Amino acid sequence: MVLATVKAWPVTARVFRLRRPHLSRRVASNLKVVLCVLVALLLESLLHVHRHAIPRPPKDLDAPFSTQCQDPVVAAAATPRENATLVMLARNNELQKALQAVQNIEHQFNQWFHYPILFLNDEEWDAEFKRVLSSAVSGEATFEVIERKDWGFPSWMDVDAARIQMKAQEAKNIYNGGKESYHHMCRFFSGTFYEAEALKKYKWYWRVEPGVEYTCAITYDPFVEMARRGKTYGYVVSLWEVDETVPSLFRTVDGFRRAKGIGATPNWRAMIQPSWAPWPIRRVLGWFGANHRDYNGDIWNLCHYWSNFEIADLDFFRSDVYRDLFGYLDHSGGFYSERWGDASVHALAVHLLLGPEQLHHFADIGYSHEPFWQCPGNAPGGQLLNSTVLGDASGVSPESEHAIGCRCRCPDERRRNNRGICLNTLQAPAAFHRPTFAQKWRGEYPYTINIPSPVPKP
Ligand SMILES: Nc1nc2c(ncn2[C@@H]2O[C@H](COP(=O)(O)OP(=O)(O)OP(=O)(O)O)[C@@H](O)[C@H]2O)c(=O)[nH]1
Ligand SMILES: [Mg+2]
Repeated sequence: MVLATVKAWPVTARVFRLRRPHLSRRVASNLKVVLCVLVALLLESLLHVHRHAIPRPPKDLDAPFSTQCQDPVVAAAATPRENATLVMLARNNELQKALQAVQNIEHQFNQWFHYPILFLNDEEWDAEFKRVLSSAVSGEATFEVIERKDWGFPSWMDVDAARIQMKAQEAKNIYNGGKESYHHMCRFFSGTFYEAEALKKYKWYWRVEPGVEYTCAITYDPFVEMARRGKTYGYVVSLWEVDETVPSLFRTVDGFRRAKGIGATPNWRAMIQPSWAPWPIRRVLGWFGANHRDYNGDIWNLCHYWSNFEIADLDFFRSDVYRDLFGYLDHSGGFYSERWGDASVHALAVHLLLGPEQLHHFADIGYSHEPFWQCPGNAPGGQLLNSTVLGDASGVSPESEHAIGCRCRCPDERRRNNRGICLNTLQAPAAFHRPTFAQKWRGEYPYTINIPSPVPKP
């Protein structure tokens, strides 16, 4: 036995001597290939992320329309009114909240500018609602009932299947997912509100919701400024969408973008969080339509504008391309199979179809819709304290550094009570001044791109 082992040993050694260098060369060359592939994938990922960088414009493309109080009577007399209206969708049982919002906007703005207000409802208006609200407005008040074709399921939809899908959303506790009327409302604001007969004669609209509050005086005409500065869409608050309400919305909008051959402009890219996943994984994620991913496998950052405040050019919504986009989204069924909100639809649409210079952040407007608010604080030396038009300034917030508001009553010294990440992300294509890495790290985001100084943390 021992002899056999001794005899066998030189043979094994020979085999080893022969095989080892051969094996390790193969492993080494395989390793090299793997390493090369990994480096190539890493470089591709880096390049991919780099391609999504948002170029810095040579100057800020958006600025507050006003940075202190103006005499609103002088401002109103300086220019004719735009062809514009305030619009409030409401239910009869929201009388008190509607009244509060209308009285508030009259007090802060419309008492000097007298824009009409159009009240929309999916049901007949109560006489009491009409009587009370008519007496609260300084412009013309119109009460309209939305046509059946503009409120409800699209004609081609399998309503029973849609109802089952909404029940499933309710079971998953998706916010308003089980509320049929809420789905109708989101579909209406996403795509059919501009079809309302009573809106057809207007170019501009300002959306007002029952229960909202304007916390500063607005002493100039925002419609006039929008028109004068070539703006199309104005907003105040920007934040993250509730992700389970919109799993396939981004992919569907991206599908439309591709079908129409619309490029990935900086404004569109501001919606995207580029994926670091290596190319093959990215492709798979894109092909199989993972939640919030586009066809490239990149992710929507879920940022959008809160559409309960909106001042916009209705011609944008009436354009062929927007109508096509809405039709495309509608036919995909997501207003019912998921709970797509009009805020996200509008935000994705304006970032897809408009340039950064056409969007406007109303940084000078104080606005509150529970639970979030924005308040610009009172501009130092800019409160027109002796103005008889603006009246007594007692009870307003103290003036503060870098503040740009007029006679604001802010809940505290902050400029907003939501994080500024989405605001800054979506503003990036228009922003020459941007937060530094250190500022972002500390959670400090400039309140408005045209006032680059740091502001208190939200
Ligand atoms: N006429 C009518 N108006 C509705 C209906 N559902 C919602 N609205 C209106 O649509 C707007 C948005 O509805 P809200 O319930 O405030 O929805 P939201 O702002 O997304 O959510 P909240 O955080 O609950 O305020 C408001 O102006 C409501 O009055 C409805 O079934 N009929
Ligand atoms: Mg609301």
